[in-house]
Amino acid sequence: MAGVLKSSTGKSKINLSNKKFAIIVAEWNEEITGALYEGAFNGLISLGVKKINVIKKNVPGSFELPLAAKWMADKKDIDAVICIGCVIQGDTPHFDYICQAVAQGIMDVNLSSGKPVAFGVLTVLTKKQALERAGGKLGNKGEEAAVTVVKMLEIKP
Ligand code: RBF
Repeated sequence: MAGVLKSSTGKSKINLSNKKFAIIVAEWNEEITGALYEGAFNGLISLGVKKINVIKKNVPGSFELPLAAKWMADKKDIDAVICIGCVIQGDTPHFDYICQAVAQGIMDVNLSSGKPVAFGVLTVLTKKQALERAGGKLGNKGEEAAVTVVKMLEIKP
């Protein structure tokens, strides 16, 4: 797992048992996003988050992630949001528009909500590259997104 986040016990430095998380999962390329979701969910649990405190919401595609992230971040009881998606380059410029919009949209929700919103979105040229990052030889970027939001909660004033 990336990031030097865990204490020696393997749990977070803060008490996560009362923290609530939303994981938003895009249905496009669902073989990949399903694996990223598993990584994110299991990552949160291994850090000390309670299963009952993790909400999952599906959206059609990655383009829909920022709005759903805003809806979740606007909820008082949600502490952090993880966005999961996979955009694979096709034959048209759609890839660039979607990636740009999603990255900017998720950043906007971070800043407007003041809550951590992770960019767990693969932007890859091939399905092979996606598989390598969704539990393959390059790890699981969903799990890294879980580590990221917890790390941000740890430093939140
Ligand atoms: N959504 C993804 O999450 N990953 C993709 O690779 C992806 N490719 C798309 C390619 C085209 C040509 C179009 C029209 C949409 C694609 N979408 C993809 C869906 C997009 O995120 C969104 O759901 C739709 O554009 C509807 O707003």
